Amino acid sequence: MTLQRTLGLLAASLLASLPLAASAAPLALDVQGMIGRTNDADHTVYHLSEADLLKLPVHTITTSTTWTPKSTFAGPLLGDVLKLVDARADNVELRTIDDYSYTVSAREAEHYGAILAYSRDGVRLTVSNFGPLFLVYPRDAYPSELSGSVAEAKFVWLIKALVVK
Ligand SMILES: Nc1nc2c(c(=O)[nH]1)N[C@H]1C(S)=C(S)[C@@H](COP(=O)(O)O)O[C@H]1N2
Ligand SMILES: [Mo]
Repeated sequence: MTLQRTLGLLAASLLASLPLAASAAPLALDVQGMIGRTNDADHTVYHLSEADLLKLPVHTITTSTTWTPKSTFAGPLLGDVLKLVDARADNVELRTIDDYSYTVSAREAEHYGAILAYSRDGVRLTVSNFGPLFLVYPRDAYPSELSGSVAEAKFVWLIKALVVK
């Protein structure tokens, strides 16, 4: 192999690895706890693949957040994911890749139409950019209710799993 070809291959493989590194966590979600529907061998978890998540009706929320300027987030309603798994309790613990965990009320999320956003302004969220899933509430529509440190804790990013309890 010529040196030129070797360098070319090396450059190609480096380039190919870049988008992978930027979105290393796949778009996927595990739901467990008090749910009536499961799809794993042990009947404990409902695993949603990227295809499952993209199949759900897409809802958008255009809002600024403490961390992002006004932009349009898109993804399924948290409520639709909970319906899919037949969730049987109101508390939903969100678990993240960075081991943050926060429990939100399904009823409250439904009230605000909170979404599990997988894109912002048409661009898929990556782990370095709030992805793979970011629970977004319409803050600009409810500025007094959805601002401040208590509300901010609900805007959970890097979500990998939900536990219904
Ligand atoms: N994945 C993830 N989401 C998160 C957090 C976190 O540590 N990890 N912190 C939460 C909390 S408690 C608050 S107040 C806000 C603000 O976090 P920040 O102070 O790191 O900006 O993000 C929320 N979402
Ligand atoms: Mo917080």
